[in-house]
Amino acid sequence: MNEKIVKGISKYLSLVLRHAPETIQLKLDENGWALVDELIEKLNLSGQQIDLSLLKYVVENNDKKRFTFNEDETKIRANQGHSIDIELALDAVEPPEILYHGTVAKYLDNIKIEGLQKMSRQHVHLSKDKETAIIVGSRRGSAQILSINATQMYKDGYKFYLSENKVWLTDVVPAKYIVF
Ligand code: HQG
Repeated sequence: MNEKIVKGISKYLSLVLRHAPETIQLKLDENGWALVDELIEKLNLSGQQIDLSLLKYVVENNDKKRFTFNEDETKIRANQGHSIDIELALDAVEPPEILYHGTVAKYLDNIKIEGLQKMSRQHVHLSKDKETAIIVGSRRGSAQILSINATQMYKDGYKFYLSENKVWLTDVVPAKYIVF
């Protein structure tokens, strides 16, 4: 399988399943699911060449397991990272004591005041290991790693969710829980 093609399809899937389904006139339900048959049909109409076996290959081999099929494989959705307003309907769970967030220096002054905000996405994204946070932060430059007192937040009533692909999600991280 040509990895460049697979990566290109994965990026396009992120676009239509997280941010802009209307690009290919795709409908997502309120939980972010698309019908697999409709997705394949509309991807092909938009000029992508993809069939069910290639879609399955992309989902299975995606480096971050960004997409999931439902049980009978008639539906597919992105596990996290949406900017469109969908409800992942995950159960709230107790987080590890410390979670990490990777960002860059130019955002720190703001984060010290406002805490971590969702910005254009549906949640603040956190990870249980520093390595992942370094990768996330490095997308924008030299990564700055913030440690989040997640247990304290949880005790104070903040909700945490763990996506299918093990990204920790929450609505906001007030600055007092962040170690800079
Ligand atoms: C920053 C990728 C100023 C925040 C990654 C980040 C992740 C603030 C940026 C996933 C702020 C938002 C999400 C505040 C937060 N003032 N800046 N108050 N609060 N920020 O992309 O966490 O490859 O929406 O630090 O790997 O970088 O797409 O969030 O720098 O898992 O699957 O505002 O996206 O995954 O950026 O990344 P993003 P993120 P995928």
